Amino acid sequence: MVPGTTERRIDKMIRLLVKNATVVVPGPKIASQIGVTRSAVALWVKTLRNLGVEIKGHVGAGYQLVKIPDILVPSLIQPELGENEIGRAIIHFFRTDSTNTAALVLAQDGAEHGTVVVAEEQTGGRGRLGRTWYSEKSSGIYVSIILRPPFSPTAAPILTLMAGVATQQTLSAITGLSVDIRWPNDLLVNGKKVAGILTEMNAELGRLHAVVLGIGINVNHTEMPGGLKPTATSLRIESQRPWSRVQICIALLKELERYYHLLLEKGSGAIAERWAAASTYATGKRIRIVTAEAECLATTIGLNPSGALRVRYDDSREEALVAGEIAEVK
Ligand code: BT5
Repeated sequence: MVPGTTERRIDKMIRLLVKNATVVVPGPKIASQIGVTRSAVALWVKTLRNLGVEIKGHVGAGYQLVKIPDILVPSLIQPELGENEIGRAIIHFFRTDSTNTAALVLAQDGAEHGTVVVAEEQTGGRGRLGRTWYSEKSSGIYVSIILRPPFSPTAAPILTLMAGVATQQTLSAITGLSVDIRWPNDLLVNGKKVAGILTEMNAELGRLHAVVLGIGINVNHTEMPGGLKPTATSLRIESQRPWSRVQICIALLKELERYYHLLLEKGSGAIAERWAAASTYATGKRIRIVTAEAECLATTIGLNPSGALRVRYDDSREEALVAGEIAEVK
């Protein structure tokens, strides 16, 4: 077992409670079925309640789920994924520093393609370039997917765009909100960031061993913390209702599987095409390009098949950006 991961037996207990959702399950029955003491059961019930799982305790009779919990444990996700490779192994944490860090370690140790790492809370959620990702407990989805694509490391950026399209499709299909993608890795609703993607890899001498796609989605936050308020939002804030993280996570993993196969079968051009159709940033957008040295203004003029963003500067010079940061100029 990976240190800190959720006890398989807690997951088993959740499955047992979900299966018997309408009845009171006696504590001793839970204890004997999952092979732990009654006091361990009582402790785990406490842990789950802390995460917002509503479990009624009936004195002398046992425990009963008030409703199906919205926590991202394998037993609630895996059965929905069929034969998919992505999600065949799911590693769950109640709390970890960063699911990307955990996934990179697992990948280094040989975790198979499609392994998913997910957490209810991150204490050191990471963005790009050493930035942080605010990862409130039980409100967001913090997930990392290990892929072992047959590409060279230079082809890896298309995977960020692939994750962007899969996330955009998932969020707009489930919530009905209009979700935009800002090149290369931000998902926006009404101009504010609702999700971000951090792609990291494990490569040497031109060989790609593994890619970790880290996706953070703000789902049920009722408000964003002070500093992020002007630029960040959640699905709940935008739609005025809560959403099932489990349902979103399942749909996201399915979309990732679908787009990964599209990429393998049709190449990066097919992903770039889908991306361009899903983003208002692909063509005709006035943007500011921010680099370490300077900031300059340009207009977007499409995406290369590799996923590079083509821009035309105000002096008519054209360039294809492969990485970096852009902002809309209004
Ligand atoms: C990203 O970086 O957008 C990538 C975020 C990836 C997070 C996932 S969660 C699962 C996995 N495990 C990890 O540790 N990370 C991944 P970047 O483009 O650098 O944006 C970071 C910036 O977005 C910060 O500097 C803040 O300004 C802002 N930000 C931080 N937390 C945010 C949040 N929850 N929602 C919206 N904006 C946020």
